[in-house]
Amino acid sequence: MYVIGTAGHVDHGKSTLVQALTGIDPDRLREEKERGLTIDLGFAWLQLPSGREVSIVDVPGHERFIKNMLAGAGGVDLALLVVAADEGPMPQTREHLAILDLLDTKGGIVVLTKCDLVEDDYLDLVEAEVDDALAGSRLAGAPKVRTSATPRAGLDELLATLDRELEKTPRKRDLGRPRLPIDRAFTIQGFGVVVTGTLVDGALQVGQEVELQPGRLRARVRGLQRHRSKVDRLDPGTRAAVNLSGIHVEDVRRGMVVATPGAITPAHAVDVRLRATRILTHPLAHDAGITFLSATSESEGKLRLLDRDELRPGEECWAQVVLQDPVAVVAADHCIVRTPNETVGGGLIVAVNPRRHRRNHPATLDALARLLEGTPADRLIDLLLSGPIPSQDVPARLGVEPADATAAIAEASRDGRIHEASAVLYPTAWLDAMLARLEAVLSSFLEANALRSGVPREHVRSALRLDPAVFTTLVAHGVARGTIEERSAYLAPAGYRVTVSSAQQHAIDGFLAALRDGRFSPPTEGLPPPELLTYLVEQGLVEDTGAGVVFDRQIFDEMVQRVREHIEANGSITLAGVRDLFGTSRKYAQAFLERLDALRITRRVGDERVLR
Ligand SMILES: Nc1nc2c(ncn2[C@@H]2O[C@H](COP(=O)(O)OP(=O)(O)OP(=O)(O)O)[C@@H](O)[C@H]2O)c(=O)[nH]1
Ligand SMILES: [Mg+2]
Repeated sequence: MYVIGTAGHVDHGKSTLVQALTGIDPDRLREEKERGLTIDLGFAWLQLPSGREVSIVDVPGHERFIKNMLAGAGGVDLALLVVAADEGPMPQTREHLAILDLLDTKGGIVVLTKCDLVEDDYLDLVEAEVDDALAGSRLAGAPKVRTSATPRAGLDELLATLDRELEKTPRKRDLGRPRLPIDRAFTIQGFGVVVTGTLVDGALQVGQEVELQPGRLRARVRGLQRHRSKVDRLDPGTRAAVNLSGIHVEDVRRGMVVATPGAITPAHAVDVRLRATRILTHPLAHDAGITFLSATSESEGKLRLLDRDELRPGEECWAQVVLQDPVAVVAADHCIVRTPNETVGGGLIVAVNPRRHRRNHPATLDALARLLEGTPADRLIDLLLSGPIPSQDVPARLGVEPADATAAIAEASRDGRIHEASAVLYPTAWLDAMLARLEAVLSSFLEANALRSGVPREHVRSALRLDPAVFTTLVAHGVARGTIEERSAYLAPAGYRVTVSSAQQHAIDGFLAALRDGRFSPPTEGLPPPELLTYLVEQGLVEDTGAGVVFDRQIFDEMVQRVREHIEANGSITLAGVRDLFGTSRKYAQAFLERLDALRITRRVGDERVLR
């Protein structure tokens, strides 16, 4: 599906041409009909001779409504640059042409209208004038079709030319990230809120939850229409009307973007490869106040020129636009920069919400150049400089199709610069830096807790403030690097061993001997201090029931074995049964059995214990 847009000076016959081609009057406002002047965008559609269906966006030519023109020009694949034969190229012919260039509109056809008003040899002169205007623009060499709407002439040729040119137009990309920049929002009795716009970058489906940005409004897609017919799903590149539930029309305005929740972060600043128009009247100075427009959104802003003090007609530069109001744009979107009187330039957004850059700073300019010209793999590395991202976000973040994203990931993984785990991409340098911090957490914990042979994983994870999946990947990275070890629920520096003083060793030996002497009724007085006891547990020398009773490890294992055998032979065992089996007191039997329950060896059923 393609979107065709009109362009050209006021009164040159754009709307009349759309009506002649489609039978649909694109001027829908009463004021437009009364004044014979297009004020806001109009929409129509058409089936071409090839059977191809296309949407048409009709824009106003009047200088005063240039912002409405810009809102419509955003999603256009192919432009019909309309020039009235009796007037030839006029100021907005040139301004619209410059805009199409700045927006990188993929194709175009020059349509000479009102040819009925002039003689044929005059038409040749007009065409020569048009050629001059087109020189150096993307539309230079574009096909020209001579038409008139009244009487109808040249329209069939125009349709055939449209088919031919669309054949050459690149198909719409699908990044799996639908975006619908809203150009109109209204209510329909009985349906609620409807928004319209050109859907790009992904499909929309009825029932889907969406988010409107800026503003983070949640809504659900209640219905979809394409060219007035109901559909369940819309593919990118389509003019769409979306019926939304869960939202009030007064909260919705042109410039908001319908997207999947979380997909878009509104921009407060953008880095831009900015090109000045060739028809720019005054050079553009650093720090100039400007209006920034992209798709249907608009904000006032300040233009910081990063590599020069002023930008002259036709020049290109790096710039950072600091926006007054947030706009929902993403990298690789096009934008236009205006002053109150003219379209001064525009270009490609290369980064959204970047840092405030130093001016004339070579490293910054290099990084910006890589964003623009680097291979997808290079740009992926740059993207990952700020930390891990989910693999599935790569197509949208790089603005490339999923297959190209996969290739970029493979290329960057091959030389070890990135690392993919559980569908998340990690820059290896980031993992190494994080691993150094993890090692520091281990060292400081083990310094403060001299008898601990490791650090609880959870302690390390919360010290690093990492989410569990990232933490697991980091630990695996450290183990693979050979700098840390996993010891069940503990982490330790590789090869770490506790050092015990001779006095501590003496106390340990005495305590263990007393436990062995006490067998099934070990002493409960004079237990070692908690850190020493934890050490003995970690070393596997004792079993601490947690109820003030500590058993020697081997004795505890023997008791477990005998209880198992008893239950296997008799079906169950009671507290008294345990007491008698080991010739001990009720206190020990209870502490032991509760430990068995906690270890999930036994389970309590009434007064009996059975095996789990
Ligand atoms: N004779 C003649 N008149 C035409 C032709 N096409 C348009 N017109 C007339 O030119 C005038 C302007 O036409 P529109 O279609 O409104 O022009 P527009 O480019 O849409 O104007 P804006 O949207 O305001 O920029 C109208 O009075 C039309 O009837 C044509 O082929 N021949
Ligand atoms: Mg019009």
